[in-house]
Amino acid sequence: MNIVNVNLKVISMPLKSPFHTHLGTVTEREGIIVEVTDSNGISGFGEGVAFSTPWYTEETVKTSLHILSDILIPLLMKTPIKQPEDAAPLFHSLKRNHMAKAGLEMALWDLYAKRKSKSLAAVIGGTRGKVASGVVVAADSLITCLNQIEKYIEEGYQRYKIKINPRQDYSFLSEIRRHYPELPIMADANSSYTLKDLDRLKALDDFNLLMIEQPLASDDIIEHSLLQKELNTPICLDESIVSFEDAKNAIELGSCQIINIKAGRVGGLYEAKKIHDYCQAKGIAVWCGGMIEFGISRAHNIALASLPGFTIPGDISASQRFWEEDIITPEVTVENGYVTVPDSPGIGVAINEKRLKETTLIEKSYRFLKK
Ligand code: OSB
Ligand code: MG
Repeated sequence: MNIVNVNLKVISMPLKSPFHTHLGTVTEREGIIVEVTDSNGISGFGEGVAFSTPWYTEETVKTSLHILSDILIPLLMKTPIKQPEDAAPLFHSLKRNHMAKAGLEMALWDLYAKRKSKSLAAVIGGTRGKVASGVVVAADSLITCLNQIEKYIEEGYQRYKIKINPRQDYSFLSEIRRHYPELPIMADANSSYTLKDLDRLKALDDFNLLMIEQPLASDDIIEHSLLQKELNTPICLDESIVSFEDAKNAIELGSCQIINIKAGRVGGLYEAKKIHDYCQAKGIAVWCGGMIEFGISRAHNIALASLPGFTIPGDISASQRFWEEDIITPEVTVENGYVTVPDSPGIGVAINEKRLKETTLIEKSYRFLKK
């Protein structure tokens, strides 16, 4: 792929409003922007989506920066690759650190698509011109939750994901249902329950939820299979699925009926597509999860969600959902409940250089020596 340079930028941006889960609150989002440049001066972009602390997965911005700088970029320098499909097997020789791997791998996909003058969606096999847009409501009080839902309904979202936990579930959801009996809602528990809460979880069948996401432990597959037998509401797995093998096992065991695919969580687009293809063959519905990400990762998600198996609206919200000003132009917008899949080369958006510059904290460049 004739790579001559990799540039990393650690950026930081405040969220428009705090993002609450039972695991903690995010008010400021750090991320890593990965830019891979070839000998023709074409640049591909990816985003490392680890958080500042390991609340969602074990990775952090600092561990990602270390893995990228000291391990993955040197490996890529030593082992020239022909196409982005070669990156995943190369990185597979090193354990985990999926978000660091994905940040670099996805930049390679964008670069490859740009070199071919094709959209990233077309390169990975996307078939949709627009993707259905859903939004997350992560509020710590009922009133904020209801206000946010009202605002997002005006913006036209097709699916509403409500963060729940044992202290904010039955009465919370019943109030939402009282106001919005027909709204397409789902709940995301982020592992806040155990099998001891079986009765609490069964009670949620009352609310006609599209699904309940990750009710039990983040590393569990077995107990979710027991739980799914007891619930009418479909279980969707998020944290538990960090690889193709996890997806296979979960489907085999009946641990879920739906999978939330996040390229960052599974190590990149190659693995994400592999999970998608398998789920499609097995009749398991998938949707694209979000990571409170900036525009580059958002644009990658849009390409991923254009694959035919993404039949449920994902966490594909507008740039304005989280940010006053995003780092891409044009920003991601939602029209009549859909986001348009760009048909221009690569991820199909340009960098908002001014915004990127004013949010950059650290910058590092790695020049590849000619062999
Ligand atoms: O559990 O799906 C999750 C955000 C950050 C980390 C984990 C999760 C989330 C979300 C979606 O719920 C946020 C989004 O729309 O970006
Ligand atoms: Mg989730």
